[in-house]
Amino acid sequence: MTRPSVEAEPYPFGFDLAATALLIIDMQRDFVEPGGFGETLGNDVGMLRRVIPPLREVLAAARAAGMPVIHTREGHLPDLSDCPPAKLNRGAPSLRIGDPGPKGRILVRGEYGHDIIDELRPVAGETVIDKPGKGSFYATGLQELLAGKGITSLVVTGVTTEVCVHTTVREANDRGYECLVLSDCVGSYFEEFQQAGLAMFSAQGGIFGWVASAKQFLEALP
Ligand code: TIU
Repeated sequence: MTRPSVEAEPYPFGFDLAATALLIIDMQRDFVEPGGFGETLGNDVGMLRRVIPPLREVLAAARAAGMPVIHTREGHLPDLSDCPPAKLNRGAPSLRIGDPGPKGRILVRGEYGHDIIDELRPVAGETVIDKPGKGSFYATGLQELLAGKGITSLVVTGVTTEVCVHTTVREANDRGYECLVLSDCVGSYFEEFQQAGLAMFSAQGGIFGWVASAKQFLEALP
């Protein structure tokens, strides 16, 4: 059994390589590229694009190490039957979920903007989980998939730190998974949320898990 240890906050993160998956949350054009849903919410997508280079390195290393890779996408069925009215009607964006946008219908499965950016495109054998909510476990088969693969630890990356990443890590904790969040591979549209969101994971002795940089994780891989 290969058991690497990553220098992390609040203390080193040891993990069984055969029981650990890389989770890449919602690196979709709608969130990360100009003209997508994230930008219509008034956000600067440049804040999220910073994660692409380190995340590409981590993805390449995980593939080389034989780690399972799981990508998620937030989005809805074309008839929006899986989108609660509370989500559909929330806020005052210039475009709403399901509306036609520059990259296809906003956050609708099968549309160009809903898909994962080219830089992090899944390859054959990797899992893509479509999720209707912020958390990766809600209304998806993720827990069963992880159980089937014997996965007990997750290396968590993607966007946005305080929204889908936090919700997923909290869901994972309550289900007994150990989570290492890579600080420069998760991104927020808001610098203060990025800093606070990262601090919240590892506070109180690792209340939700561990935090390390991509470099610290890469250095630990065999
Ligand atoms: N993936 C994810 O975080 N979905 C969001 O809507 N995030 C925002 O920060 N808006």
